[in-house]
Amino acid sequence: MRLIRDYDREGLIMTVSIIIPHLDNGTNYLQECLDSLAAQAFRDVELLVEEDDLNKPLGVAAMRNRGLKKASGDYVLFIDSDDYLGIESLSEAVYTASLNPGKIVRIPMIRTYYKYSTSVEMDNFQGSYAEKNENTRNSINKNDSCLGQLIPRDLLENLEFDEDLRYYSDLPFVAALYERAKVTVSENAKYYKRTGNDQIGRPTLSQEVNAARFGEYCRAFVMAAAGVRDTTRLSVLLCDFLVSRTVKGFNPKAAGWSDEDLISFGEVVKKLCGPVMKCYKGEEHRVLRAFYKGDIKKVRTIVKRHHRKKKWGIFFKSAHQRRLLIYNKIFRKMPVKKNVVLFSAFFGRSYCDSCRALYEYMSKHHPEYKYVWAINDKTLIPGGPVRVKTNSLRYYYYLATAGFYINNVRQPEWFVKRKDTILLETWHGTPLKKLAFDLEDVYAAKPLEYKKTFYRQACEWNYLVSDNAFSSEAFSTAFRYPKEKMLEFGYPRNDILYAENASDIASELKKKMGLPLDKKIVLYAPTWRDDEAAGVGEYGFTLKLELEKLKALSDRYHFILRTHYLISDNLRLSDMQSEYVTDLSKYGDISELYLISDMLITDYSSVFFDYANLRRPIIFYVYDFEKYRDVLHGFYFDMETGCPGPMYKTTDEVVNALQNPEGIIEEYKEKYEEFYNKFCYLDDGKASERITEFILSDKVRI
Ligand code: C2G
Repeated sequence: MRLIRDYDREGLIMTVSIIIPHLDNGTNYLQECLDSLAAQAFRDVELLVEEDDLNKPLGVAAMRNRGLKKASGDYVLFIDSDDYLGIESLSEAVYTASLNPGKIVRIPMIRTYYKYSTSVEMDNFQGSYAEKNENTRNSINKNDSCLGQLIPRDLLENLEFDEDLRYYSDLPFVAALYERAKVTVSENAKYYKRTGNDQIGRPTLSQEVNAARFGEYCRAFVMAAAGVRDTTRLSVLLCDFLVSRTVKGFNPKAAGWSDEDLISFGEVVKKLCGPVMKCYKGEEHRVLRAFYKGDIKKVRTIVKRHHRKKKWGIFFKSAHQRRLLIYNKIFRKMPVKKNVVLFSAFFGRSYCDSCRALYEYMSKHHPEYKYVWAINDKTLIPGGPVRVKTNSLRYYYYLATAGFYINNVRQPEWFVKRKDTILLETWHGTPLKKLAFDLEDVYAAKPLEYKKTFYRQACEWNYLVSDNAFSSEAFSTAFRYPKEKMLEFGYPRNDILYAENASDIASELKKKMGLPLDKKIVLYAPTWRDDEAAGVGEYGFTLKLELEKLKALSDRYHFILRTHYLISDNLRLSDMQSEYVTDLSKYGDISELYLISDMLITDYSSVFFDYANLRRPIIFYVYDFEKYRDVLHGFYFDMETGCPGPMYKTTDEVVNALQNPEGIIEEYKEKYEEFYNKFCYLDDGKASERITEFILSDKVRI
């Protein structure tokens, strides 16, 4: 990309007033926006951050008007405080402006879910999506937005935002503006428009739920139309909007459109859209015609028919939809069976974790209950519970009718908890990495829906298990979950680590797994990486620990490789490596691997909180520490000062440390003790008992 310093600065003598309306919502967004501006080489800028009153906000239109009154630059640029500019985008836009005097210069808009450093440094990061077509058209862009346009200030004379419009004040403003000059595009510049990922805690203006907004949209259109000579572009914009909100995927019923809203839209369509409606065909045309005629009943009938057709289309295409229909229409209407306990761990992947520990205690001490396991593999489960696969109709049946549902991850999105079902969420680890609502950036497949869905699901949990006070604190903000409903009783999955016959169990397991009995076992259990997605809910894993270097230690150690359950990659070990490394990634319960190992190597995985119960050495192999902490996740505690073992970035350092494990023990004695007291103090081998007796007691059903 060309930089401003490469241009002839003589040709660029101009100043830009940047207007940023801001309402402090406790985020760091404004700072990021300013950081992006501070990084621009172009400096002839007048910065106007207009702070709205938190207690009595006047709105974005008023703040922009306030900025406009003060602006003295040759050009005006509106940026929202949660957005930012790409590297050298201002220089680029200014350069384009210098070549096109008198024109408005549009900076192409990239939609992003991510913060400045992520979007800009990891250019084209998945999830940032350019507004296709809209950037190059000399028309009101898709958002009808004033953002990211370098506007010659003299074009703005006698033009201001209507402060009575809360959501759509841009529309009449931009329509009138485009009457005054042509638009050109600065191809190399980038305006990053952030899509908020927290519709529950911090909805953006466009995510705010307000029944009045549709009426306002209509009003804004009428106002916009009054200010232009040719209304064609506005008409197309409105028709596109209505089509997309009725017969293109979106269900207006779900959005709560009232008859009054539909009538208002009808009136605007009649006023503006007659000539452009012929460009729409089939169902799209029919629905627009119904609007035009003010036949609201017909609009609703077309939409209903459309969505019914779509639903049946899906129904015939997908077995899940067929099961779902039976789940909703039949199973959920059957009585809840209070003596049935359904277990599921890691989406039915294996028989493990706290669900396993709870099941083993419960089935032994409460044989009067009927036990069901949702499990997809063939692991033998003691006690012979009913087994169901997660893609079977029986799974849907038990989810709808079990009196207790015990799960260690989020329940399926389509699951609807019934009043008489007790849903016990055990979760799966003391959190080091930030979770859910505490995540600034969300890398899930659906970042827009992630927090909203998470919140709905967490609201369904009757109880949430927590291993320590530290976890409870984190869960209360991460899941927006009340501490009163947490069972801060320790982790059932760690009971086995305190078993009286733990060393016998370990020897038995080692023999069963064919591991050498004369060597120390080192478990390498890293977590997954958000930026190595391999499909929905699946991740790849690049093994950075250089196995061949571990060979030097093979007369003393045998290594177990254990990747996270979300990793779908099968790591291939060479014949030579297999002599000193065993891949147990598909082994059921990691707690048993803790038990048989003498030392742990991990990174940011919660495994070290559990492993510390054993008081055995832990090494942290954190080759991507800064990226993981600062870009991908963020942590709840400071690893650099709080870890109970050394942190290394190279295999050589790991190998070196393994040569002298006693040194690690000695060096980290105090830190380990501190760590143990903070995170492991509740684990004593009896968590399953405490939780079971609580859950099965009468008080949970009051
Ligand atoms: N796990 C495993 N093997 C690994 C890593 C993890 O079996 N190599 C299991 C452990 O039981 C661990 C759990 O999966 O405690 C969660 O794994 P994390 O690596 O901590 O990552 P994540 O699934 O993102 O969960 O509060 C905890 C967080 O939710 C983290």
